[in-house]
Amino acid sequence: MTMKLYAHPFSSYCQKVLIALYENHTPFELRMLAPENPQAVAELEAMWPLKRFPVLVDDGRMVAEASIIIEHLGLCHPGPVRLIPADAPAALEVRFMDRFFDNYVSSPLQKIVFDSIRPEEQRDRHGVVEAREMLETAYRWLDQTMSGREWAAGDAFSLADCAAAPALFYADWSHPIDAVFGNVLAYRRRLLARPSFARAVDEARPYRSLFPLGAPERD
Ligand SMILES: N[C@@H](CCC(=O)N[C@@H](CS)C(=O)NCC(=O)O)C(=O)O
Repeated sequence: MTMKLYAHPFSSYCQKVLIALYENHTPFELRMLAPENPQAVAELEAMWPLKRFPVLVDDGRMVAEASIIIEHLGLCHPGPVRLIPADAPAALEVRFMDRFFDNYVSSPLQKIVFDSIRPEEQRDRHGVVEAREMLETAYRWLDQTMSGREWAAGDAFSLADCAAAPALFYADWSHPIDAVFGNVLAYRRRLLARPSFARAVDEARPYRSLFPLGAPERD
């Protein structure tokens, strides 16, 4: 039975999983989450009351959370590109970097973006300042960490790069990465050149007008 991915191409966490699927050319059916497709939205809500996406359905089993979906793909649908190394200490570094990108890049990024679509009187100015500070700290730490590394956890493309690609893509749109963080900017360029992420970026292009802060004329 074909796996179903409940997702939207412009969503960063959905792109994280799409990269993993594209890396191994894993077949799946996209259940597009959009107002024009209320049936898919209702199916998602019935399966996962938290309503966060992406969600994968594999042989009737619901798998939520982007990192867990990618772990599931590695276990149940392995391909030539192994996104979590077999070596346990190497896998720990991959999982650590994956947590770094979700917690310290994607989370503050979401704070900034979601705050911008709130009504003016419900905005959280202090929270947004904190989110911007967190991004600056994350960029600084990542710049040192990426010195001499090609991919987030070393020489091999991994789960951590699936997390990093959309996180840094949209983070730079929302809180630009300063030129002093040359290693981060070079890593972001390498991610954009990776065919799996380039495909996800291209498929999301028609939705750029949805970006609440205004998408820049680049990337
Ligand atoms: N921890 C979740 C986060 C997923 C997430 O935040 N997805 C966003 C789309 S990028 C979402 O569901 N937004 C809808 C909402 O916040 O109501 C994961 O790793 O999959």
